Amino acid sequence: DQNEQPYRTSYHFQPPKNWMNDPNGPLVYKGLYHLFYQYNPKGAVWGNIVWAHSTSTDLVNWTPHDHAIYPSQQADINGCWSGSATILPGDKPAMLYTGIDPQKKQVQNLAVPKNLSDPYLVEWVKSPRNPLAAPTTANQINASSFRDPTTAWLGQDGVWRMIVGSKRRRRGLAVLYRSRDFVHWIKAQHPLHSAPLNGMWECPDFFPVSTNGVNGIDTSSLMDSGVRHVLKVSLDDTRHEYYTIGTYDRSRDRYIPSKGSVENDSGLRYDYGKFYASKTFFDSIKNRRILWGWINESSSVEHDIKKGWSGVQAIPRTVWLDKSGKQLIQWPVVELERLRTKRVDLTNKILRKGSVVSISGVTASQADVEVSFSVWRSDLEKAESLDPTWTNPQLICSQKGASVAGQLGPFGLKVLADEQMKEYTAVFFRIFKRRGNNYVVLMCSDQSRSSLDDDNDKTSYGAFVDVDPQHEELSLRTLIDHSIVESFGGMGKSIITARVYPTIAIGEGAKLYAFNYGAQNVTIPRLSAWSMEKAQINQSQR
Ligand code: DQQ
Repeated sequence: DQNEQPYRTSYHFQPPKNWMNDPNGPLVYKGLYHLFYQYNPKGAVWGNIVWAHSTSTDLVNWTPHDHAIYPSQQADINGCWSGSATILPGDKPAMLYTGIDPQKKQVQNLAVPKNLSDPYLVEWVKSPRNPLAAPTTANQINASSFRDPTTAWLGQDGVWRMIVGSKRRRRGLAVLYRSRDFVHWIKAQHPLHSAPLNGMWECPDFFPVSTNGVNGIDTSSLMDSGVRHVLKVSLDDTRHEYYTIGTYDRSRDRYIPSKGSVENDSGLRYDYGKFYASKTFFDSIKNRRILWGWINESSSVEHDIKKGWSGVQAIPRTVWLDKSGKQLIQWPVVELERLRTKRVDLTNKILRKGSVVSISGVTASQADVEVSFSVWRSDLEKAESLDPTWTNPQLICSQKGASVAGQLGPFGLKVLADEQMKEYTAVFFRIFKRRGNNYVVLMCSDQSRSSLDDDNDKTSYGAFVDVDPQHEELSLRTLIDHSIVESFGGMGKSIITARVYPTIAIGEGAKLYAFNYGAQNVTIPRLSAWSMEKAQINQSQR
């Protein structure tokens, strides 16, 4: 129970015990959502990897099923690693995944449901032709860097395409394969895309987004106007993900990122905290694209073994292209709001300089908080100027943590805080001035005081948020779930997810506050906080 296991989550996806990493093959079939994931049936550390499986009618409550894909063939005898679902014509799901063969080579395999009349898709059969793609001396593929096939997409020519993550020396590669029958796959001469100095591209994801509105687009859509493409890669070297927005040149089968769009430190991330090996799928029921991502622990391996589990999934997020066309927007799936119960509100509250305001009446260790802040126009000019060499938001946040007073900010929330403020996680904004009448908004998640236990990684995270404080409010939505603080700034423009392990700010001991350590007052036009109900997640024991 929660007393013995204070860090188990109440509405973020977890198995009952053991190790979990990447989300695999998410899909919707006959009205049911499916999530598969990398899982170690034998312990709380990575190893013995199989695909565990759960289904849901609402993306919030989940029913566990037997393992869907596990070592059973030469082509995957040493592990069933990450992969993706494709819905073939006639509503037939197919799974492409990486297997580890007897020589420990990474190869690509196919599995399909045994019984399409079972909406739970509990049994999967593997192609007798596996592996369908393998490293050879002829194709010059690196046998230990060849994994994580994407959802395939169909061209006008009736040919399927998929990409597999790889590298050649230090160059990250999205190796392109083509097939007419989904079984015989042929490597294309050129990768779909590649980039220097990236190292291995894990878990690539390639999908179209609409240039007008929030609706998702099927990966195989042939629409070319009103569409941009997104390529996301997970960099094994830094454990960060980057995405670019660009154009898919169908005639050459090449992806061209828009100018200035890069897969490195100055690139765009889905999440500026902990979030990795993510994957989207097109939800044909609600016409939206949904993103899943893995959040690993910030505690030691010994700690994971002791508590008997490791890893959670982030709340599934709807993703779409921002009106600017320059970045994606992400927002927790609307179904999550059904867990909201007791609510407290503030309206037009002045948050005085130097103040901390308690927000009581909700279960602060299991909550959903939406708040907006606005600053007076006349105060904006008092903003500190941003040194042009300060380009790394995470570095600014680690140097200017929540306790460092400023002009405009820090203001925001202290969550998972105890009454004496011995422990808290601070999620906040600072506004800086740039040349001209230009302002920069920084969002931070400061974990440095999150736990009295020093045996955890308490690194702070930061992101710039593309909002203009002259004309817009600064909004923040934070999902608090015992050891998770998942924060959405600027209505989903910049997201930071953190793992924290408070020792006294747990259960009833956890409180919620708004604070302002800037030298100017700010206004909270609106704040709503909800206690969250516990979701039914994988509760029936196997
Ligand atoms: N996890 C899987 C790999 C993938 C990595 C193995 C990313 O397929 O590259 O568990 O976290």
